[in-house]
Amino acid sequence: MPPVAARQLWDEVDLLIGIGSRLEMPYLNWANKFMQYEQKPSGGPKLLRIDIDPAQMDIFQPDQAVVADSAQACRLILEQLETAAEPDHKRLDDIATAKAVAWQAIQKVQPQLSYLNVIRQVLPRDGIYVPEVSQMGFATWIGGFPVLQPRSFIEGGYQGNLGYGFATALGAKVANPDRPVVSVCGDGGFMFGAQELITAAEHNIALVTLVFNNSTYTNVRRDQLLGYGGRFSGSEITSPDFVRMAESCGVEAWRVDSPAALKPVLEKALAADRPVLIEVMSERGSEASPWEFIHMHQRLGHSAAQQ
Ligand SMILES: Cc1ncc(C[n+]2csc(CCOP(=O)(O)OP(=O)(O)O)c2C)c(N)n1
Repeated sequence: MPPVAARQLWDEVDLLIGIGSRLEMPYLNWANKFMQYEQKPSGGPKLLRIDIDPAQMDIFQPDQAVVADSAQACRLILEQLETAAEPDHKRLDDIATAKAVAWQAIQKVQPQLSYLNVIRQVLPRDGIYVPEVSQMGFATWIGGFPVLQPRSFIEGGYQGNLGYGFATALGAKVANPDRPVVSVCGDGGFMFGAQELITAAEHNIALVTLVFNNSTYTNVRRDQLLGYGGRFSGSEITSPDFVRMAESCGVEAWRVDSPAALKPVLEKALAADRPVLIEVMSERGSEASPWEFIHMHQRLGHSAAQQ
């Protein structure tokens, strides 16, 4: 379930099962106090963690630790559940409602959600989507990009390291030459590994790369705006002309400046059997902040006073 939808139901959860997860979203971003490592979480539902790494159970202690291959452990749990209980139709309805409410609410994170909606429309179900930490990446975290089948979504996760996305997406395409692969980066992050354009050209790696160019490290600039009175330092960057840069490396490139313009260009890029870069232009500071959907101390529509 996407995290914003899951947050709607969190207060009624009796047992949380964490599968190969550090559970950062519920305990770091939803709880009113920060996650304490090397202890049991205080309050909240009972916690069962499944992880192949025993050290994880000391780092964040569950009520019940299951050190196991997650596929095996999940299969056993499912077998028990199938015989133990009738499906709870009321609960299934609540889940469907929470998903619909969350999906509607996050649409205000624009223009990122409109761009994600275009990518989702154009990329086939088995296409692999590789976002990097950026405004588009954060919009993905909050559930803005429905993942339709296993092994079709790769991202930096907890590490959130800039420079990871483009190189990783190249590897994903080499490993899956028959599946479309789309890499999405901000201009700042893309520049950490931009030289790999030459690798893409040399080996004809038919990856489609979207670079969102707003000449900004946006979340750093936003922090400086909101927390430091707009005293910007190092967050407003000078980016190259990515079309000319890609072309100089032997990679075909196009430029767009709206979600509507992206659609036909992305279709054309995915049909081309060669590396393509699409530069997406946007104004500095024009992206809506996604943070209210990440640090969700309350459900949607609930103020702190109602808690
Ligand atoms: C190696 C590394 N350095 C710094 C950061 C902190 N950081 C996270 S997002 C970000 C800004 C990213 O800017 P850009 O790639 O241009 O994307 P935008 O947010 O503007 O869409 C920074 C500096 C990080 N995650 N990884």
